[in-house]
Amino acid sequence: MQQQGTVKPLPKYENCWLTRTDPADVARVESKTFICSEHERDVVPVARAGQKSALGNYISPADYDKAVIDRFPGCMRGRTMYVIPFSMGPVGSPLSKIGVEVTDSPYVVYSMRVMTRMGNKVLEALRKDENFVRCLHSVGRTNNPTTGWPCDPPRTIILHRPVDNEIISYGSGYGGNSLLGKKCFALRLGSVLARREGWLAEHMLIVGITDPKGRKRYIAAAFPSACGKTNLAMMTPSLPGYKVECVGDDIAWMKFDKNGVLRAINPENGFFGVAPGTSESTNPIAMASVFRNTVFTNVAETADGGVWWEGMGAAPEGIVDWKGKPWNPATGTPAAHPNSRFCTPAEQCPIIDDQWESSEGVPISAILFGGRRPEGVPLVVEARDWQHGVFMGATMRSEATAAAEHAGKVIMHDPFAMRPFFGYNFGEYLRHWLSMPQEGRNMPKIFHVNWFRKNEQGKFLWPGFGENSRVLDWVLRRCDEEPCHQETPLGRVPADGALHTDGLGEVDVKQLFSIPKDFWMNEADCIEKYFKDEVGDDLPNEMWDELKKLRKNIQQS
Ligand code: OXD
Ligand code: MN
Repeated sequence: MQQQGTVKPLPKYENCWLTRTDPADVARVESKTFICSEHERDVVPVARAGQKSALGNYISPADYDKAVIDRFPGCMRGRTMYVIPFSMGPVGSPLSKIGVEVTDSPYVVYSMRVMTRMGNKVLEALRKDENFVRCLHSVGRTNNPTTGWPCDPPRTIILHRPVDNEIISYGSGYGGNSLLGKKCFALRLGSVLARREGWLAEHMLIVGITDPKGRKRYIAAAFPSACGKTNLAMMTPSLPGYKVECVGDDIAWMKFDKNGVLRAINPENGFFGVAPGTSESTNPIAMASVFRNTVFTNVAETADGGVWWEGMGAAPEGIVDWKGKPWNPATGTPAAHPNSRFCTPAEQCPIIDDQWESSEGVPISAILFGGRRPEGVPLVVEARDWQHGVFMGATMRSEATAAAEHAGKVIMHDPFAMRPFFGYNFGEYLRHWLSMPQEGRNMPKIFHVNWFRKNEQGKFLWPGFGENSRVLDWVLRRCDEEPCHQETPLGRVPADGALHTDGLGEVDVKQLFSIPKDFWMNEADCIEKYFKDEVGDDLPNEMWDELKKLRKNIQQS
């Protein structure tokens, strides 16, 4: 790769490398990502039949075959083809699954080696279980051999055919478009497999939290891309006596065991984290993890052979930007691409949990949903019951991020943080979640959190990061059924004085938990419109019931 110009060494660190992609290949391409099935309704809710849906792009079997035939013959000519047997999850765990990715990108091979378990061990496991997900990837026939980053952006396409356990990706070499174990397998196909087999494949981090009494619990949390999942997964708690350990920062596969306990594994083997915003103050643990054995992509380079990105701290002189040009801060353009990444082995994380590779998975006590909501949404709300929690997941919204191709700071619906990752009809997905409570099962409590509320001056009301341990403390006390809550129209929030705020300094708790009536009437209208426009008759009635309850509660408040 070095000889081909794809990577260059970063001599400041131990075995670290820098890659610059083609500037047209920098993020997931949701508009070019499709799911194929016999019937459109398998993929897209009925309200969107024949139209573009925000909840999944459908492609017919004929168009799928045509897309492949139009692109693949001869597309790898002149390059080396690699075959990657890989396992999502610890090799041999009953919760793990195997895939084989064929690719013509050595960058993909390297990254898959970090992000998955790969190689002979997996081939051995495959001998015992012939089921595997077939993944085909090519960077495409490139007309631009001068860059070290071949790709074919105008013809990029990411295809999934769940009935055949098949993923085919053409034209992009970056991130979720090409490391097919991650979003394509672990989430899109994973969600289909999970529904078929009765488990959950979710866009969630997993953390272990030990409280001052020495009791350890695990929490899974779904936030949209670039909303701080990696920061929460590696949090340094500010509350004395608490310890946080990381199991995973992006994806959770969860299944109830025979004792009715929800068990989760992180199917990944590394962190493909967003670099900008990561610093000694926001995520010291990530900073302690990433400067060894890491490939950085699209970050800026420093004169002494190191890396820099926005939010890391003061910019040294002589920075070269992510496009390889000397950076002039006066121009206002970022030095690192907003979706620039580090790709680092998980085992390097100093707080990796000792159970992170446990084959039965870790027991989950609570599930958090959240997003970036600058207005109106309280710091934390506990769902009244599982169905209400499913409604919280279904109605999640968040400011758009740089992880995909959206522009601007619009508030987007992102149910379960899965909007770009559903492998099947969202209405059916909700039914699957609603079917989880069963005799003998110990249901985790569900919460909605929002670290991102701002005051009228545009300043964050909550300091976030390590201080989020105060919210986790309340969550765990609620898991113990401690009566430290009060009812509100939205669900349960901490009783007055129950959230530990001592030592926090000036924080306007009243405003953090306020529930503005006009805002919430409008929110209910937005949810109704979203449900009607995007889901229609496929929406389970339980969700309409919850919306009715929300409206009534707000009206009466
Ligand atoms: C990711 C994403 O890369 O969610 O994790 O986009
Ligand atoms: Mn993600």
